[in-house]
Amino acid sequence: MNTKGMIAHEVIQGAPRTPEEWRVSELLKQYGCGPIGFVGSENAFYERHLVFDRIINPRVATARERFEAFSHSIRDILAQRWVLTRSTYNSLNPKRVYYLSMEFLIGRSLTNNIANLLLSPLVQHAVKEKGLDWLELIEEEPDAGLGNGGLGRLAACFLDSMATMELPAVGYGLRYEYGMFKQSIVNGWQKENPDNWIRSGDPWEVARPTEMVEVKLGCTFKLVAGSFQVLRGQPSNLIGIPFDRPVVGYGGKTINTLRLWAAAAPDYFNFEEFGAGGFAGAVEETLEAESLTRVLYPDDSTMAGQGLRFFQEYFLVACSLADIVRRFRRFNKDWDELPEKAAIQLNDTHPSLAVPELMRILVDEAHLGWDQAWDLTRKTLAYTNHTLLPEALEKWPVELFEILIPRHLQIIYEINRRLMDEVRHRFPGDEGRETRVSLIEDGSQLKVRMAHLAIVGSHSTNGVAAVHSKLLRTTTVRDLAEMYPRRFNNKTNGVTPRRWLLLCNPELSGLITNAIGEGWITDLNHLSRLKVLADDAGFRDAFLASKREAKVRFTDWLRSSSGVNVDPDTIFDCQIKRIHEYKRQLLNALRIVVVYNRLRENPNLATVPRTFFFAGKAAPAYRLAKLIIKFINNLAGTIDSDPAVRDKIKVVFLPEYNVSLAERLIPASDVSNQISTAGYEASGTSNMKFMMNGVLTVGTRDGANIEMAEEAGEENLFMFGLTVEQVENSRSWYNSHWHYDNEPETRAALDLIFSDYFSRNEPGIFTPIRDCLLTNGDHYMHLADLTSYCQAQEAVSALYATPETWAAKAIRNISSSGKFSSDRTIAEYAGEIWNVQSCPVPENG
Ligand code: 26Q
Repeated sequence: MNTKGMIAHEVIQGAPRTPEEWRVSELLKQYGCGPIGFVGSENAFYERHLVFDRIINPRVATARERFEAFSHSIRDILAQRWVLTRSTYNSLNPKRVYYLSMEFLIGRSLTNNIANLLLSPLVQHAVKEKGLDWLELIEEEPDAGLGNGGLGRLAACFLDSMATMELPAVGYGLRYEYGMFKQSIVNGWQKENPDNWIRSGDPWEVARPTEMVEVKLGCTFKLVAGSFQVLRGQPSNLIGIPFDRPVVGYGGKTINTLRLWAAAAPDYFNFEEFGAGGFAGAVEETLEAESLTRVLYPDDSTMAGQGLRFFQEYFLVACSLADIVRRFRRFNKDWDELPEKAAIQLNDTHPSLAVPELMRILVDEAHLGWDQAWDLTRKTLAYTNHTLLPEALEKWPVELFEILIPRHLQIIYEINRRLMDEVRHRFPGDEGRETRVSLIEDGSQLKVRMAHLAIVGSHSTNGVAAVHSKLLRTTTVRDLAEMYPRRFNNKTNGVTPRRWLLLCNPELSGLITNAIGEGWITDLNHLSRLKVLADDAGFRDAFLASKREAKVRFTDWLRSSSGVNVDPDTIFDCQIKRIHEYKRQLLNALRIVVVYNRLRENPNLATVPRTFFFAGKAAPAYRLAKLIIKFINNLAGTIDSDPAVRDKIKVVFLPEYNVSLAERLIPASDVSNQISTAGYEASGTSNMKFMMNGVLTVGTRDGANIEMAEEAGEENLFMFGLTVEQVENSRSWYNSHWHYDNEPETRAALDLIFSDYFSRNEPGIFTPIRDCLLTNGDHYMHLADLTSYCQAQEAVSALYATPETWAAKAIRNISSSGKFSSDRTIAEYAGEIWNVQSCPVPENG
């Protein structure tokens, strides 16, 4: 039976009258929707959700109600394609990709879904017809901040690419009620506020209680005075309830699913206790269970050694694998087919308990022998590493395993016993190697090395940029790479050009489409056709005009939303990312102090005016990162109140960095700062977003910057600073004091800071910065790179003075950014790791 269009025909009435309405209704037919209610009928698209779902008069609906109703009407349009995608996969039974991630930083969905469904003409029409305030409406959608930063946003870009490329994929994550905290700035300091993003409900999610799964634990959790207590040796059960979100591929043909798990008590109510009059007790148990997936850990750089995080990781793995295995069993008989039907990608080690969990299922539940189970497990799983920082590598105490998942610990010990046998066999007499390779770290406390577990228990380990993959192999896990060299590979990150160019930068994307057509949207290599236009004066001027428009749009938004005034005719110089010592926001701040000193000394110095934007969150427990925020804000305040310089330089710290802020700021930027100490930033992804938006990079030879320079040619970027090799080779003798003693500008900048010039009313607060840079050896080598950084930035100013040459470089960057589409990255994962093919959903189901 053809059910397409049925629902739409029932609820959407009114015939199109104008040619514009006809165009829109033709478009809707592609989604199986009948003619839309163009007349102001209460049954029409959008209004019906206000009247029938919310029982309110459309004329008095609040902005939030209008946002919800509009989102529901977009959901109506995609609903049947979503159903059809699922049923197509079920009937064709292709190999599926399962992307397991503790984070999906998806941001807003409404505008993204409209764009990917090609519904912009419909929406423009409806907005006009109904007299809606569109900007106000879309502002009502909270950012789904279910991630810390790069790793979570990468997962979201990958979902977009997989759906666009018609790959049968499911994302699995957790439905945190509180995502990344909201950041406000009080007296220059970061303040964290909880972000209960889901409180008013979310129009995109669909609860699927019938597909819940059971998770067995070796202990019981109790909430006592707001914190968790564990009752050891008392096994308990929990329920995972899936909440599905649509992932719309560009063109709307494939609608994949992001499935997020919420924890609940086994029976929604404990009826026994309820019957005995213990209402409070019955509800309490539910509350305890739900608390387990309540909050995202806001730390991306150190192992927050919290038991609850360990539990969350197990909960994600247990729910997702139960779901994957259930689906596999529904459509397949033979366990040996598992690797032909499922590719499970582990986004960092966070879901690496999948190794013992899959072994447990295959051995204990499917009753396979160890060797067969091990073979299937390794062939099914693959692991992506995102960091080389030793303090960020996950290691969990053996004791936590004993308490929560004792069976998994037995399995890990058995994997390790066999691994140690293999080491002894292949490297006889090399005892040091055994200790280095072991899954168990022996110290004051026994710990499981999660990266080793993931590498040993999977068939692929990849880094996220060429230099990172190489360092991973040759330093971080060298011994394992020597044992299993063929498992190691590189998959350079990418970002989705739909959100990060088409949607966020209408000025530039319109210009590009005019010049080379729409093909770039799904094949970013088309951008190379712009290369010749770098030499076309007309195109250069059009580029500069589009940049200026984007800057004005940002400036207007900033003024109206926060009262901050910035001048669009200054260089917009940005560093937006998590605050971390290795990312070196401090290096950026130091060069601003150098520039400030120059201007103080020579008020008539010819300078190109600049606005320095910073944005980013510090982990709540990371004291130095929070002090760096305070320093940037004090620097901003001092400059603002200094009449000698304030027309030439301005520092702005934008609070609450999130996906939506990045979407506003990146198109408006001129300069992108990617200045990590070489060897520390695995890849970076905002560097790529800036590049495709015609922003020039000032960067170190680190992460994906290296590949960006390869693509565009070094002469089109501003590369500076020590290389990975130089950082490594100078570690033993590096002395930051040398720079203080021998470089007058470095010394003057530091002296100014430590004289409390920027902290007159708070003397001494920046002492930890002095300790970091001078007393404690400047681990991230800020002072080593300061001079060459300043020189690179001087070259930027010189270039900006000749807009034509600037524009030519920017256009060459855009035209060379094709490699950094996540479509390319996903094509590589699909071909080289997953061995999956696309599974197109038929036009007429
Ligand atoms: C681990 C244990 C306990 C609590 C938290 C964590 C945790 C959470 C998040 C550890 C790390 C993260 C996030 C890491 C991250 O975002 N890494 C970035 O990944 C990007 C995508 O590959 C890269 O581009 C960046 O270079 C990398 O820093």
